[in-house]
Amino acid sequence: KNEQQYLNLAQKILNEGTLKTDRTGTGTYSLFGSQMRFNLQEGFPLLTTKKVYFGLIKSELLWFLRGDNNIRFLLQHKNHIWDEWAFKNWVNSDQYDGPDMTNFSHRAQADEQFAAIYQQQKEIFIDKILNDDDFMEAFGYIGDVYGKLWRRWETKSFTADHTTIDQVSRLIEQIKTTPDSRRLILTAWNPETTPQAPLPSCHVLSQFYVADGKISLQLYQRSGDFFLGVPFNIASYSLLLHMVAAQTGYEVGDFIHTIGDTHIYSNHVDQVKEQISRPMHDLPKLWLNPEVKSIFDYTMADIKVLDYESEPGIKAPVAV
Ligand code: DHF
Ligand code: TMP
Repeated sequence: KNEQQYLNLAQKILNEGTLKTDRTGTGTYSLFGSQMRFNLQEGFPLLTTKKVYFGLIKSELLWFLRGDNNIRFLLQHKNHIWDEWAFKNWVNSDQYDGPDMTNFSHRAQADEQFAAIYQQQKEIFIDKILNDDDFMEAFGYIGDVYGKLWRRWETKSFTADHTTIDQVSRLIEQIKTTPDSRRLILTAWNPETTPQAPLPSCHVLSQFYVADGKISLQLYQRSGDFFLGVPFNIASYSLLLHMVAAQTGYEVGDFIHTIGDTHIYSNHVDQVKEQISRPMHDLPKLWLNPEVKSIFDYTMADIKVLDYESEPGIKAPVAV
């Protein structure tokens, strides 16, 4: 079963991972270089050993495909998975004059009183991003990552006219005209600008491959939070592959997930052990509205998982 690979790799990280300090100060068990292969003909790999919120995955992918890198669209879809990184921009700026938010994530986990103050500031922030255009322009962006680089890569160093490159349109065109190409690449790492983003892209490079009437996708992810981020990433790129397949006339093949620093945060170990001990259910199916004629025209209602049965969700704090 496809999901077994995720559970096996989780166990392997716990058994063999090196205890390593990390940027967030949390500590991780980490392995370097891992791979999972999901045959999408066997079902859609939305994990069933914990509930994974597919609505959040859909709205995030639609956001990338819009070429959007401002969290307002996510907030309009009640998606809060990027809040902390935009919030960090604001509280570190000289325009912020609220209570001290230094090290807000660790402090909110350790101190209930501070957690309430933090929650309040975050609500103020979210409200302003949604309703104040100037504020949204100043603090809603998460930098040169994903959507921006996929659709609007700026060639500013080399041309005076600020030409942008739409990698996704080019990719679809290339798959249609030269499916045997070995250059079907989508990159989300611009060495000029990406390192300055509040969170430099984790999924760095995607390559598509067509053979035997099927299209496959391999993702290179430089860093994978195995409990929180990776289940989202598996479903998100599998969904992208389904969309590309539908728009180019191929069947879906494999999603191959290659991860560099593959880690379990030290405060997720109990949750991972709990998840590994649970039974798997059959994987759900993915439905895409066949009437949609462009990869850019999908809406939330055009994408559904059918027959998703899972064990309950498991909560864990995200390392900021
Ligand atoms: N930082 C870290 N340390 N790990 C991440 O996985 C991560 N992912 C980011 C941004 N920064 C990150 C973007 N993706 C969640 C899932 C994906 C994601 C960010 C957060 C998450 O917290 N998922 C919860 C539910 C969240 C909710 O309901 O709002 C989960 O239980 O899956
Ligand atoms: P880093 O930039 O120091 O690698 O921290 C990024 C953390 O976020 C790391 O734990 C990996 C995790 N992450 C994912 O696993 N998937 C994602 O899609 C994103 C955005 C982050």
